[in-house]
Amino acid sequence: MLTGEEQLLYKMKKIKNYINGKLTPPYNNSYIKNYEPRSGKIYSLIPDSNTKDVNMAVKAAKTAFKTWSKTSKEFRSDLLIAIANEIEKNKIKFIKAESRDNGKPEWLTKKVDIPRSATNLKFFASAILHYDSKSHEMNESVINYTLKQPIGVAGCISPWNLPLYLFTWKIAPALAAGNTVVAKPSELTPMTAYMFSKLCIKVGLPKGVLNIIHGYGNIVGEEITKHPDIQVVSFTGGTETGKKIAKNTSQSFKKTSLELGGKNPNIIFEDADLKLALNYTIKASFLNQGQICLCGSRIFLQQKIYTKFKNLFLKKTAELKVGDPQKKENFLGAVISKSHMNKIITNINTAKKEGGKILLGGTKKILKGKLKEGYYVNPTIIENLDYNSSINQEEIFGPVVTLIPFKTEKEVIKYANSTKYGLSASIFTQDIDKAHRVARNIDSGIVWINSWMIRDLRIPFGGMKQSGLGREGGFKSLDFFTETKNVCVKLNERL
Ligand code: TXE
Repeated sequence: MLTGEEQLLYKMKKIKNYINGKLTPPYNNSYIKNYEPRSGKIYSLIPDSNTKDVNMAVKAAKTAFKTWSKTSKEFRSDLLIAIANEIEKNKIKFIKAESRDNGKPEWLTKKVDIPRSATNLKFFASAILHYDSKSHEMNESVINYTLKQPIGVAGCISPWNLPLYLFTWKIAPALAAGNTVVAKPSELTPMTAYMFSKLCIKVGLPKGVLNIIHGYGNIVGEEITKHPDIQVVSFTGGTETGKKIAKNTSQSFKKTSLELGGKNPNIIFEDADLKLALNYTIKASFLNQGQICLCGSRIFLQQKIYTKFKNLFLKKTAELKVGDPQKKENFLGAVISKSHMNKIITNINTAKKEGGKILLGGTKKILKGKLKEGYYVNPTIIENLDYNSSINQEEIFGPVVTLIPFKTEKEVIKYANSTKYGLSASIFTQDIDKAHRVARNIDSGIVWINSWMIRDLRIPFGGMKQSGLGREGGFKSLDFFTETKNVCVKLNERL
């Protein structure tokens, strides 16, 4: 006899893997429960795939590589554009699905996640057509030229905070460059990648070119990073997971790109345009429930404007609504999972123990009715913590920011650089010399002056220190997903 819950699960929508061009149930027929963060209820089932599924996917990708790597750039480009067009045609379904799976507001998936996913595909479909290589002439009789060749089977592992956005950010350059792919979306947000696999079938992507395996990171993810027939791995996720991946991929010297966590400084000088700084700071602190690796979670305020900015920031944050992601008026929806919500609250409690003063928020938000089990956290502002307290050193990845006063430029650079991370930074000042000076001295891969998260897809993207390894974006992504080969030609000098 099946229990009530088992019967319910039996009837539930089952997501499938995408292997060798077909939607395929997991080999062992085992599934993971997929929770809807908005309500805390299970709403679908995810394949709990294992080594056998990964092996089948890699085998298909290896076979497909033989022909896909020989196709013309134009052919690959056209297919990526065809998939992007299908996303756009089905955008309403994708917008709703991404919000439901992740808990983020629908207005955000409409504005950012889904349009960017289509843009990623179009961008790399175009980039590959413009990708060139150099030649080096030594003298009249010797010339070197560089080939940029596809590598083989690429492993692409993406996280849950920007699910389809980061999934496409990896697979698009990998495929455009002529590799085949075994991809693993996060087990917390599998839905839009599953929908994506259906679009690939619809547009006629040749079988085996892209394979999507759903399941746990420590099973499917590990297998991808260890598999002898996967030559290149691109990963975005937490720094601790990144360490494990680097260890695995180093065993067979797989080319590896890691985009990891951040604890980014948001520096506001006394001469800043405070209105502008305030608007960006609200977004940098709380957009996507603070679950973006680029969020500015440490807000450094120059002493003279500390109280003024604090009051403006508190007032504006208090006006932000937290609630049902399907309702337009809510700036914040649900965080990704119950355990992540509890982790955020534990961090806030640690902040209190360390002497932090909670100026706003600091608690879960319990909604009424059907959403009462959802994972909601109130935007939280904390002050009175030293720059090197654990809360100011570790990534929280939630709607939690700290305010830290500083006196001088030198002092704030020291504070900003004090963490093990180095992903991004924002600087607000109207003094152009100071802005450039500070930008040069901050240890981070990306610096925004008087702004936050303006993204040009051509720029190098990635972090210093423990925020990552390598850079992706534009031609850098194509460089990563290709092998560079130099061919040296000695010409016969006789006329
Ligand atoms: O991410 P994981 P988690 C940070 C954030 C968060 C913390 C942990 O601070 O609180 O990481 O989040 C797969 N081998 N970021 O645990 O585990 C996993 O299945 C191979 C920052 O949810 O890094 C998923 O597909 N793969 C961040 C992907 O890795 C493994 C985004 C990311 O999950 C694996 C997300 C393994 N051993 C979290 N273990 C950013 N930089 O944007 C897990 N995975």
